[in-house]
Amino acid sequence: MDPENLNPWPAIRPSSLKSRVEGEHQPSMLMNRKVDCLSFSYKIQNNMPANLTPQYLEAELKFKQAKTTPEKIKALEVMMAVIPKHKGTERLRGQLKSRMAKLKEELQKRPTVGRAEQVYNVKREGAAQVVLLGLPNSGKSSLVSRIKNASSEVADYPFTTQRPVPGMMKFENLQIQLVDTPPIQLDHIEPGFPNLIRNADALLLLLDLTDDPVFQMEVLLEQLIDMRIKAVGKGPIPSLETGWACLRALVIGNKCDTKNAMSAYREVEERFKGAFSILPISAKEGMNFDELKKEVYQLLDIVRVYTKVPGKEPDLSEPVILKKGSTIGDVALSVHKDFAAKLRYAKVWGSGKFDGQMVKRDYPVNEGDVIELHI
Ligand SMILES: Nc1nc2c(ncn2[C@@H]2O[C@H](COP(=O)(O)OP(=O)(O)O)[C@@H](O)[C@H]2O)c(=O)[nH]1
Ligand SMILES: [Mg+2]
Repeated sequence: MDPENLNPWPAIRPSSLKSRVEGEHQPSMLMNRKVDCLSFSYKIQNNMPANLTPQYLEAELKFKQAKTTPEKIKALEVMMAVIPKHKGTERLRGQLKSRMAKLKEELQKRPTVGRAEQVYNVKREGAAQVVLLGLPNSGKSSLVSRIKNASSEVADYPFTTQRPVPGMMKFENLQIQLVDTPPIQLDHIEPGFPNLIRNADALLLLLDLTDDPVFQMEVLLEQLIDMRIKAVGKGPIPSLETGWACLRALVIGNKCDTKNAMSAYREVEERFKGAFSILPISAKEGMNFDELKKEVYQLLDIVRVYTKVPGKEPDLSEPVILKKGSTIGDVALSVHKDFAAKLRYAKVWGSGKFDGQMVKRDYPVNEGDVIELHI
């Protein structure tokens, strides 16, 4: 008999999959795992083509090889993130979900804080809140833990992140809050996740350069659209229909320390550089962190100005943070509302025609200006 006829899932072995799968794993391993894998039993039950992708099959293999519960969760997260979303996979997606629920139960009791949404409330701290988004294993937890403490080592094993975890990133005289998040999954959005994102000042879209980053980027954008969130890299923020949110986003290619990462990076650039700023980093090695911090700051569209009282030097360690385009009136308001009401004029050092220039309330301030308010 033709051995091909014995293949229970011909629909999921297109030539592109074949080359990828055979490049990275022994075909025999894949053959062996057909017997009891989720997708196979699913196919038998439904007889509908699932058209599972190479990414899915790889994750499934990892799932089957996983020994510990966190490893299993991690692999299952990837499966749930990349499983094609259509009628043919509906039941399988249900199975994955319930398996995930069981594993999470095993790992730890649900947090006692209350509803899932509450777990997703992250108290804002510092000059701005930036939320990190990525598929499982892109390196979100590694980046936050490494950047908040330059000397910390990144663990070689994956963390399973089940709720947002904030960490502070220092940039010059500012502290910016980075929020590590549970992975984005194609099939499931935790309640509270959309709000967490909407409330952020900007997003970092983290891609793993060792694993088809263009595909990951597509998944991220698609999931954001599902949450009615538009990520905007370059150019003006468009006005959107009600119910939609628009957020600045920077794309980061992580793991640039690995072999072939830069060619994957160039693919991302080719595809997305028109729309987004893109930056290669290594969370593990701490590579390009200075550049990353600068880019994050630029993404925030803010300016720092410093106030002083007449006859004294300004405190340059205490910036007043304002949206770009703010005026002297806004500076006064940030000090005190009475100040804003009573303001007569200000003196500006830095951006004016000459130091100590007298300006009115509607004068637009620039990055680094020193301002003396007069009431
Ligand atoms: N080579 C390399 N590995 C990394 C880097 N960042 C993270 N990893 C590894 O990738 C895996 C997943 O990292 P993790 O931070 O848990 O990803 P998360 O799921 O996005 O939070 C771990 O095994 C990390 O050690 C990096 O820059 N380079
Ligand atoms: Mg994590």
